[in-house]
Amino acid sequence: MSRKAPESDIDEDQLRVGEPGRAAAGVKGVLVSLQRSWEQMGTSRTIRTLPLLNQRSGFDCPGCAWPDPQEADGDKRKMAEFCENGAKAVAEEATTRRVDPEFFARHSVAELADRTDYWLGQQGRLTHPVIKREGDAHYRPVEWAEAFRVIAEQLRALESADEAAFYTSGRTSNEAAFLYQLLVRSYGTNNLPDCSNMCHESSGSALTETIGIGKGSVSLSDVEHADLVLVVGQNPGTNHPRMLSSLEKVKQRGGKIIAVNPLPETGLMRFKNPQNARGVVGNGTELADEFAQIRIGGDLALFRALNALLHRSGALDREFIDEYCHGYDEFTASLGEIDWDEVTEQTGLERAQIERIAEMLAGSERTVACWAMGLTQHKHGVATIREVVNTLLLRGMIGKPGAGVCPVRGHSNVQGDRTMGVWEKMPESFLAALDAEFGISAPREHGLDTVDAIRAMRSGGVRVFLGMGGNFVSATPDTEATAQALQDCELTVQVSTKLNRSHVVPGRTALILPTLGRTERDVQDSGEQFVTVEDSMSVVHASRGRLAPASDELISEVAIVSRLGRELLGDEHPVRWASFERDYDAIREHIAHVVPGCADYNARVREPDGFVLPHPPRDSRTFPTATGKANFTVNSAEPLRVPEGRLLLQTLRSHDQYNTTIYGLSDRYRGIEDARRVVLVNAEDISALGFTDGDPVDVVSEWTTAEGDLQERRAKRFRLVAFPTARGCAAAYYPEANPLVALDSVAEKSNTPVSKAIQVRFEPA
Ligand SMILES: Nc1nc2c(c(=O)[nH]1)N[C@H]1C(S)=C(S)[C@@H](COP(=O)(O)OP(=O)(O)OC[C@H]3O[C@@H](n4cnc5c(=O)[nH]c(N)nc54)[C@H](O)[C@@H]3O)O[C@H]1N2
Ligand SMILES: Nc1nc2c(c(=O)[nH]1)N[C@H]1C(S)=C(S)[C@@H](COP(=O)(O)OP(=O)(O)OC[C@H]3O[C@@H](n4cnc5c(=O)[nH]c(N)nc54)[C@H](O)[C@@H]3O)O[C@H]1N2
Ligand code: SF4
Ligand SMILES: [Mo]
Repeated sequence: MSRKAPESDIDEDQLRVGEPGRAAAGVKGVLVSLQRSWEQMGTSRTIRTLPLLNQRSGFDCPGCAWPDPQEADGDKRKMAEFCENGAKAVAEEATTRRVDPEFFARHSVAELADRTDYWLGQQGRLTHPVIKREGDAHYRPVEWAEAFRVIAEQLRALESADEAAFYTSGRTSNEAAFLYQLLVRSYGTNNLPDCSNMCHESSGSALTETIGIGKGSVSLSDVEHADLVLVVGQNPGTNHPRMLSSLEKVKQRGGKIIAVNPLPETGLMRFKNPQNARGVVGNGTELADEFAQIRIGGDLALFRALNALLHRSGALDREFIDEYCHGYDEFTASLGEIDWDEVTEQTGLERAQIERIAEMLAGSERTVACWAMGLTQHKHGVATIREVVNTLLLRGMIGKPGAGVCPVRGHSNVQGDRTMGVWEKMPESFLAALDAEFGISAPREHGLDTVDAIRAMRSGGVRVFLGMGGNFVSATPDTEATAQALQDCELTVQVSTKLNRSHVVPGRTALILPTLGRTERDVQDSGEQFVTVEDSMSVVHASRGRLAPASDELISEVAIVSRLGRELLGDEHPVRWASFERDYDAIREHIAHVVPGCADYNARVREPDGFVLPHPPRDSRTFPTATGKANFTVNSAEPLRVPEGRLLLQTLRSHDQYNTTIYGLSDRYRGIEDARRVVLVNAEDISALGFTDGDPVDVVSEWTTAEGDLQERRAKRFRLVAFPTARGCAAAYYPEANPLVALDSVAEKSNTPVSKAIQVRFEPA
């Protein structure tokens, strides 16, 4: 295999395109995960580490938020309760490579800025806190105490606490997240943007309005006992691999699967389960019964048509609708006649297939709808998800076994961070409970989300940025503008485990604070600590790191927040900042008092499988909405049309990355090897546009501002790859394609960047 020199930014010359994979996982997946683990951490550490992944006595997988099997459901955990990509996530964190003070002495910030994301990430774990003061060319080591002093001084110097923004990524534990939002609110702002703003914000927004709570309503057992599962805008084979085991169970029980996606993703088509004989030697299990190859952004039109067909057929759960729902008459009146020309144009699907899917819905007794970024990261993402909810409401598919809504979360604790209060607009009830518990007065004015924080940094309204994990500059849209915004800050602070691009776009003063990862032992004065996390299905449980920390200098996220709190707010502050680090039970005691559903937290997280948070629609068909019922909604949107010669580009994940962390340069299931600057386009579109498969091109995005001006953004030198995506659509990898997303291109209501529908044209490179 021709591995490219990691320094080079242009990798498309190495590109090799093979056949896309026929089945996901299989023995190949096991081999890849072992190989990656050996590369990063050697044999003995691999043998010690992987068996602890997702076990009751071990650590929670730092990969995605897919839940673990529950003893209560009669499910035993397997010896190897993880997937290829979970193993890769662990290998990235448990690597034996190190970024130490000598590394920073060798490499200036300017030099590091020229490296690829892949190279940066591959350098290893950060070992010491480092600072870059104004005028310095290099980061250099700094004492922890001095680091906190610098941050506190800058924060105190601001005219208003609203001039600082405090970002969170979704790996932060519940304990650290709870303390962090407490610190930010004690300091005086609600500026708590998080990765969720770019992820499932549209789901939260749509679900809160329609069913009264922004979380999924199903358990793992519900998914596995459904007779029909919709997988819409999601690529589970790569991003939630163990979901394939659940989909396999659905098939084995005679259930059906419908996949809606512009790409024929390998993981949706066929699965070889390495844990049973058929997956090892046979052809595996066929998954999707219907593959609806939808045009990008066509989902709202599809679900409107499905709902009209369901309504017309009379296959409705009238009792459920009458007793639990609001707005049915208005909704059904809005459905009207189906304009099939319009529907087939917008969806790219055939009428017969849409009718078949409607019949499957009508015949199902237990339907689960799963979705991810293919629905949320669209201008009409919220409306589309509301329309999916309409489908389930028509059929009475919420609050009964084997049925419900399943937004499949990304980061392993992104849902927990929200539960703990990381949100720029937490409700009054939460803030009042916080005030009462700690004797503070949390600010009430809503804070800035991710896109608004970038806007505020650009206009000078925000001058200090702190990131609790994540890689802000590479994860957010409009990379060049965001980089400039960060560099204009007085101070940027990144709490991180690994080197990333956000470290090389420093503010005037910049700090990198290294921290313990999920896999590592966290020993405090009272002894060894554990933390807690919440998965995509509201199960809260403990996670215990077992490996020796990457360096003796590392302190936990909890310690970082507590020590900063003490430095910034002092020992006289009503919150006893010094009291948390010793024993995390003290934090959990407060969580029990403040966070709804967390009473008796310390005891319940010590149960082997943890506990499940309350979810009124799931538990008792209670809908805590404004109407007190589940709301039907009327949704419409102008179709996504692009001018002649343009395509709709989505940005997505390869099989060998975790968001902005690039594990490797290949995308096995899609047959792409050794290149990431590629754009996948339907062969017929390539020739219609006058190009040939393999041509090097610049990708130019076109965005019309509110004032009607046409803006262009350019990502240079990508290679065209003929790929069986829907006509009129294209796909490129995130984060390489992020410079193409206009900061102002956001979803209605949720303000989520539109990462999945960018109008582009190609120019010969
Ligand atoms: N290994 C690995 N696991 C991960 C991550 C990772 O980077 N690597 N990231 C984690 C995170 S934070 C998240 S949020 C999740 C993301 O999980 P996914 O949402 O599965 O991730 P994406 O790669 O963004 O894929 C989006 C899917 O939506 C499809 N799609 C795009 N546009 C449309 C559309 O208009 N309609 C429909 N119906 N489909 C569309 C794409 O073809 C693709 O299959 O994964 C999590 N798990
Ligand atoms: N174009 C485009 N943009 C997107 C998306 C897309 O599909 N397309 N997806 C969006 C989505 S869904 C998401 S969730 C965001 C992700 O945005 P982020 O969450 O900001 O990005 P990550 O790449 O997950 O963050 C990786 C960094 O987190 C740090 N890290 C890892 N583990 C830990 C830990 O335990 N503690 C601490 N403190 N730091 C840690 C490491 O230093 C690593 O470099 O990106 C969004 N951006
Ligand atoms: S499915 Fe997600 S949580 Fe489970 S092992 Fe794989 S990456 Fe980890
Ligand atoms: Mo995400």
